[in-house]
Amino acid sequence: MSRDDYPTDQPAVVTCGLPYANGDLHIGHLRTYVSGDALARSLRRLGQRTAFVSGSDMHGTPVAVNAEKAGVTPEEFALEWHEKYEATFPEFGVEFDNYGHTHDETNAELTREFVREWIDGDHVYEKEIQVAWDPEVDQPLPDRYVEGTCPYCGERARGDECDEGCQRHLEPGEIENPTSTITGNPAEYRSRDHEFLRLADFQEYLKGFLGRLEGTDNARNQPREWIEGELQDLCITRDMDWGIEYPGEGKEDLVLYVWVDAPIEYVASTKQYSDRVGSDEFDWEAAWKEGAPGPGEPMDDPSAEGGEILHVIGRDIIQHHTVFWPAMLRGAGYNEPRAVMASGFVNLDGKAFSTSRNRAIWADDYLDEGFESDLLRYYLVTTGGFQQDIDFSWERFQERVNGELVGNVGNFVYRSLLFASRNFEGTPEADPSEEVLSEINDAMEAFRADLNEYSIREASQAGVRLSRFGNEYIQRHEPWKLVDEEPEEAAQVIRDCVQLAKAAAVLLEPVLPDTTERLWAQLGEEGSVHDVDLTACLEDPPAEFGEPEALFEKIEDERVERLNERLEERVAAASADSDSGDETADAEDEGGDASEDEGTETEGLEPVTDERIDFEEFQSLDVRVGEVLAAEGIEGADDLARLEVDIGVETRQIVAGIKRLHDLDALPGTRVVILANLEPAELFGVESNGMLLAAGEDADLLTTLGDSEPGTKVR
Ligand code: B3M
Ligand code: ZN
Repeated sequence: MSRDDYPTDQPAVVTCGLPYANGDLHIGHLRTYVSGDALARSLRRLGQRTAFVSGSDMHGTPVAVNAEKAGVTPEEFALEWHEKYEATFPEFGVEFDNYGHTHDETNAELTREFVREWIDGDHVYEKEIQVAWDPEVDQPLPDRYVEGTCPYCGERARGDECDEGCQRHLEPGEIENPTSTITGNPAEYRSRDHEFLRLADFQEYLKGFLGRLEGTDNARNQPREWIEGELQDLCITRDMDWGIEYPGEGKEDLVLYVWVDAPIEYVASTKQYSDRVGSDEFDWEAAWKEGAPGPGEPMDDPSAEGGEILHVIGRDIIQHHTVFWPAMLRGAGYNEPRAVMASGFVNLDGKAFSTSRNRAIWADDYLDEGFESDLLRYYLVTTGGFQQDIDFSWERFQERVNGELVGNVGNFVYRSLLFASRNFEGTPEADPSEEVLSEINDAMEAFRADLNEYSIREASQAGVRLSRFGNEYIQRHEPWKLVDEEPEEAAQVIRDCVQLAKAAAVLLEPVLPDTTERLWAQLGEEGSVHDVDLTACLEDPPAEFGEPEALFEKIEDERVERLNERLEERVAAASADSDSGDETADAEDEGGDASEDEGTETEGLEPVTDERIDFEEFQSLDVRVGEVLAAEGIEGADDLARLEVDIGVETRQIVAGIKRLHDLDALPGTRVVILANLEPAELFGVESNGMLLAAGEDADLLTTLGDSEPGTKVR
């Protein structure tokens, strides 16, 4: 059964995957949120009643592990990040109708209701299983407390997900060669009773569901192989304190697995929105429940009468959204998703982000740089297909901004409105030409069709193409030549251009909300461009408006150079600080969670490595006492300092990431400890010949207790 094109009569809910409240957001995360926001805005443009919701994912080991490192309770830790995200999203124009979190009462209550429905429907059973256990600290090791080998693809994996390999979900006990992330010890197993959702009950249903599912091809096709053969049941409980308590009798020591309450937040967040605006404005039950067969009712008759549920997620969580989640909804009598859109990741200069190496473009850094958020939105939405991994570099960013936004859209709008205001004090009196009206109609049609194909990128190009047409049109008619001799013809051309500018504003609003709002004001429009629908493309622009201002600013080469240098320096400082043995870091975190270490705050103690070295290997390290002769910051670098160090036999130049951590002027005369036979390296254009030894994230400098002379060997 195929569903009606958008806009439909049903309410729509657009959701974005919930960020784990456990670390800074970077532009890889933002790609999903900006796309979700653009999708919601686009649907509204079509006249679809739409709620756009998400929330912070507060539970589970991704939060607990990082909170432990930071030495605070998971609740405190997660709430702090939640507040940070709540403030950050609007800075990028991502305007949720409701942004909740999974630890609030609405979600806790709804989650318990879901579980009770599954229990009542006989979809839950208890089973004794072997769970990983750390004998040294005598505690269970759920999910991210354990690492090992993926049984499906052989890659290194976390306890519940093969994040570096096949992206599959792993059930407790499945991971091979498990080691504890607390002590580094090989894990042992202990028997525990746990609760399971019997996914086999939903196998036939899921096959039908995948046949109906809309969205991106990866989300529709990848799960097919996962539901072939016998579906493995989902363990829905964990041995942890942090989470929503399992609602069954006598099970108070178990909490629900984070992937149970996380997607339910989509519903809870919609409910909070309805409660706030009233159900006349948006009825969460009409969206999520109406028309769905109840939990006990036959499964072979899924209804399409309910709302339009659209999930925008990262490609690493397809299985959760196309297998587990529809089964969870089905088992509790809720509507199924209509579409799942799974986006690719963002790479930096061809390589995955590495938050542990500080090799990422952080949301805060972007804003601190003073760039308009719309520029990044445009880049993230229009670079590459939605499913593809895309690359970010400051050069490409500059290229897209200068070429398409400054050179095309900005240029067309500015010259049109300037000409109109100077010569006609606004929109000239004339009707738009047939040619231009048909061009606008085509653009509106393309926007509608692309959106129905779930291509936000293509839809956003409708406005870009229109302004390209406008530039050609103005060039072709040269109104500046007509204005004295043929004023009526000039008026016609400019009338057309103003209409094109207005239509471009309406069509580009989903991807460029701030800029189009400014353009709207420049056109002398009342109200907000956010509140109009697609038909406004064809409505008359105001008769009067003043001189415009440029919508976009060109990005100069020097700025790009500076940004690159700063990035390079940050990466260098991060690797100068780290022990450089962190080979797996790059692949660790390309995906959708912000779970990386957070500077000093979350720096935990690493277990002592199992790999012993022999005495000879130790002797091969030439470690010496040195005396700092001079120390100065490297110009343009935030963290790096250049030191001259006397090591007895010679004076060495060494670069260290201590510029902000130490008073450099006070360093000369200080005894330090140097690794003297490290390969020289160039850091930020300066040769570093040796390594200054220091402890921890604060780079506490190693020194000598007595007066050992510079050059003395350390053994
Ligand atoms: N919190 C983040 C991730 O795995 C996870 C998403 C939940 S969506 C319901 O990307
Ligand atoms: Zn795998």
